[in-house]
Amino acid sequence: MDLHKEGDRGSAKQKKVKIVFVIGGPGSGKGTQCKRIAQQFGYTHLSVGEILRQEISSGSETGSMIQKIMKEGKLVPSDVTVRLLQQAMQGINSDKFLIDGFPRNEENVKAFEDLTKMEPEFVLYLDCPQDEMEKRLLSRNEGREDDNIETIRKRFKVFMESTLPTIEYYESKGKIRKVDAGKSVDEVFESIKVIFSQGKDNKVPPSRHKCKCLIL
Ligand code: UP5
Ligand code: MG
Repeated sequence: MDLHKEGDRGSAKQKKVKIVFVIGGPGSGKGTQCKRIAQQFGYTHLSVGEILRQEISSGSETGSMIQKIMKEGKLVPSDVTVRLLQQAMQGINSDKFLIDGFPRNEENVKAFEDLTKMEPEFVLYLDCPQDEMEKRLLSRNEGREDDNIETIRKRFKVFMESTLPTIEYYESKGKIRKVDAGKSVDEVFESIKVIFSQGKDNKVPPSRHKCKCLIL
């Protein structure tokens, strides 16, 4: 799959590559729900946060730049994020991508559209109260460097200031599918299932209910 060619607009349709973005505040349950969606509806799950953390683990110079930004709860420059995301997508032969935690701001949207010439089919928005997200992150205990109260509050601020306008942008294009993510994992997934069951080519026969998650 070449997501880079000039004059390739519309290639998503020709090649039938479908993209769904999943956005929501820190701790809203993006990763948790994406795993389930990938399994049930046959999507390839790519977490952009995980892709960035893998770059940190690689020990590259870009990785150390990303690490500093993440520690501050800020956003990595779009050219870096979109390049890494595009590389990850190009390395996988899939026609359905679930992109978790992206885009975060309008610059991300533009960079993605400019580079890949693709647009999402729709954007799943996990809407969760901040106190609930804070509680979840503080009890996650996975050793993430940004899961301390100081960085968590900065991440919330960035979400409000940068990501909410992106949600409004997609809302204006009729692409937002919002669910109440403050409920239990099962209840949230029930609402999500309704959304993903609406597109007829989202339904996969039981034999194909195999998780294609790259990032777990
Ligand atoms: N949990 C989940 N659902 C629950 C439920 N319904 N009820 C009770 N508990 C629930 O869930 C968080 C915790 O809550 C888990 O313990 C889970 O069991 C529980 P999770 O599914 O992990 O939530 P998620 O929304 O994925 O939270 P995450 O912390 O991953 O979200 P962030 O958006 O903060 O993190 P991400 O990894 O996407 O990004 C990290 C950083 O990378 C950003 O801050 C930024 O610096 C950088 N970044 C960019 O710069 N650009 C990008 O495009 C992407 C990331
Ligand atoms: Mg996550």
